[in-house]
Formats: sequence, C-alpha cells, structure tokens
Amino acid sequence: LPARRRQATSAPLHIRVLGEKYTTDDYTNLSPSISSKLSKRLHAQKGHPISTLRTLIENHFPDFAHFSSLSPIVTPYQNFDSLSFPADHPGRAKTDSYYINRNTMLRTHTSAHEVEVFAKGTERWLLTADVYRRDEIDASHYPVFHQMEGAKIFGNDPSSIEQIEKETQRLERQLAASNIVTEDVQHISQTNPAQTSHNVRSSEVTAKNLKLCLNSLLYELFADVAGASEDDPLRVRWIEAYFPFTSPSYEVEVFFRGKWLEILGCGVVLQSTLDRAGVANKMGWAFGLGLERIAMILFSIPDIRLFWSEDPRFLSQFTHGKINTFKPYSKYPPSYRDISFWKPGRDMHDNDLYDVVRDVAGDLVEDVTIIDRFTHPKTQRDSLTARVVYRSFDRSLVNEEVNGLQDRVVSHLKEQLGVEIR
Ligand code: FA5
Ligand code: MG
Repeated sequence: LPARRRQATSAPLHIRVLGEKYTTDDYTNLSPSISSKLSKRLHAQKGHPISTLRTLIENHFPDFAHFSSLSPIVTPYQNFDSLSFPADHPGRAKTDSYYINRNTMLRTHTSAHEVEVFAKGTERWLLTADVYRRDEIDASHYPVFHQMEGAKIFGNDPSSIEQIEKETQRLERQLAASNIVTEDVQHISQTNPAQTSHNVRSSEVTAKNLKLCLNSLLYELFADVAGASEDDPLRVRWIEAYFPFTSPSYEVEVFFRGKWLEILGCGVVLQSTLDRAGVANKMGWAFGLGLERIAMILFSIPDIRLFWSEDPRFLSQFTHGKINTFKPYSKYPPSYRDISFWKPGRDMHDNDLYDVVRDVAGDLVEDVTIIDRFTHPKTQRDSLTARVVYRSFDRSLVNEEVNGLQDRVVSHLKEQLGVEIR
C-alpha cells in the first residue's frame, strides 16, 4: 500500500512540479500543500527574517561564495548516496521524505548539494535553501524549513594545513576577548574518529578551525539577544554526533532562556564526498544549520508557521538586515477537535495523518497530538485518537468553518488512507 493510497480513478499518471512534468509511481507522496511552498523562497524575500538571517551569516564569512538558487528537486543519489548514506538508512523511507517518484525527491537537507558545489572547484562556500521533511505538527515543526550549509576545504599537504593553523590562531585571539563560554568536546575520540585516509593531526587542525569559525559566528549572532556580559556570558556547547557524511562529527547547542537549543550539525567532510567531486587532494569541514530555529530566537517569533504569513502585521515589522523583536498581534482563540479511527493496517504512518490535515487545513492547523493509541485485543486492529488544534493568526475561526475543515479531514482520511472512523 502506498504511503498515501492513490485512488484508482483520480490518481494522475503525471504531476507538474515547478513547471516540469513528472511520471508518478508507488513512491509519489508529494501533497498539494507542500507543492505550493516550492516557489516561495523565503530566503530570497528581502526584509523577511529568514532572508535577513541569511545575509547576516553571509556577511560573517566575507570570503565565501554564496549559492541560493539551486532547485529543491533532487535525486535520491544527490540527497543520500553521494553522501555515503547506507542503503537502508531510515531517512530514505517515503514516510520521512517527499518523493515525486522513485527517482526524484525534494531535498531533505542542503548537504544534498555538497558534491556539485565542491565539483565547481569552490573551496569556501555558503548555500541557503528550503528543505522538506515529513514530520509532526506543532509550534516548532513545519514540513518545509530553511537550512544554510557552509563548507571550507583546503589542500591536505603540510603547508596548507599550516596556513589553516595560523588562521585558527588568529580567530582564537579574537574570541579570547569575547564573553563566550564554550563547553568543548575532544576533537577526536574512539567513538568520533578521524577518517582512516586522514592523518590525525590534519583532522584535528580541521576540527579546531571548524569550532572556532562557528563559535565566532554564534557569538556575533547571539551575543546581543542572549545579553552576553561578564557575569552572564553566551554559553555554547559542543557535543559528539554522527552523520553518514562527516567524521569526526558534532552538534552545537546554545543556552537560551534556560534551555539548550540544537542549532546545527557539522564535521570533517568524508573523503569519499570530495573524491566524488574530483577534489581528492583536499580536505575540510562542513556545517548545516536551521535558519528558523535561530530566527525564532533572534526575532522572538513564537510559532514556525508565522514565517509563511503574508499578513502585513507580520511582514511590516521587519527591515532587511536588522534584528528586532517581533510583537505578536492578538492571538485568536483555538478550536479543538478530536478524531478517533481504526488504522487500515500497520503500514499507515503518523506522518500520513499529518499530511492529510495539512492538505485540508493549511496553516489553520496549529498542532496535532496523538492522545491515545491502543490495539484491540481480539481483532489486533490499531486505534488512534488525535487532537487537532485549529487556529488562525489573522482572524477568529467560526464553528461552522472548523466543522467544515474537520469534516473534510475525516473524509480525506477515509478516502485516501482507508481508515475507519470510530
Ligand atoms: C542535517 O540536516 C545535516 N545535513 C547537517 C550537516 C551538514 C552535518 C554538514 C554535517 C555536515 P539535521 O537533520 O540535524 O542535520 O539538521 C540540521 C539542523 O537543521 C538542526 O540542527 C536544526 O537546527 C535544523 N532542523 C532539523 N530539523 C528541523 C525541523 N523539523 N524544523 C526546523 N529546523 C530543523
Ligand atoms: Mg539532528
């Protein structure tokens, strides 16, 4: 059964995405509400907080090339294989990613473009893009978000490595004067090893350069909002991580309003990526950061849906290149609706439910929480109860409208997924 059961009568054999025609197959799960986001390009809308944040980061790396117009439509080879993802990696599943067909998908991360950008011969670059993942629905998750990828590669010969060491020392001196406290982690460890093709010292030099480049970026972005002062410095924490395409790998968190927030993933680029790009004599680092996560903090934006608002009460609050505090306009009351059903079979995924709700309600849905699940002891059928919160940013929703939305959710669940309402 396909992730979203295509109706024999209405399933189109072709779909049009960004003006191109594609053949559909059993992998096709791109929904209309996602398709409608493909041309928005918030990172290119001057004045939009996502675009301002991109500009601030680009300005922090003055000698890096910029890319921001690569197509979101990629092959699974670009998104996964070119980065050495194993064949059975869960990210490849159609429950987690949006596919146009088996051979064509929406990128799930900006790393999908690493090989093609390195292959241009670009040694220092930043790439900003919209990325797509099938995910839950709440104030901090949205199936489309924006990432910025940054990378720096250099010769792996002794004199190039020495150059990088000098650059690192300069950064270290600059940062020593800042009110930043970093919880570091070993550059390399048994569980976070250097690659076999790298000598350990070069790998350490690369990791240290990465850490200082990112600490200095985070200091520039966060020092003001986090109120970094001598008795209350900006706190940044480095932790060991795993990505199929870097080793060693790290995640970076920033302490903000009493919580550690994951900001980015990074590491020393896997040599096979650089080999594929035709730059086997180089080594270096890459990072990928989530722009919404950072923008929500810097601009005090409380809900990730707001980035997609075309309401002047949202957009008019921002000026390109400036960080300011968003003033929420009045919140309208929420409407709650519960829905209980028997699942059609074990292979219906929660993400199938979320996509149906998004397709019907668009940005009028604020949250979907699964409040109960059980398996019938005799029939072994799975039951699920979900609570849907409807709320508009722009107006009060009347009962009839919410009922209409809920009715359509119910009929889509029945028709497209084959659930049985309880
Ligand atoms: C990646 O996407 C890797 N490509 C990052 C990377 C690049 C690692 C280069 C190494 C080298 P991850 O899935 O953790 O990793 O996402 C990276 C960042 O994107 C996260 O730290 C977070 O800031 C942001 N992010 C991830 N998922 C979401 C989401 N659903 N909504 C908003 N932001 C998200
Ligand atoms: Mg992660």
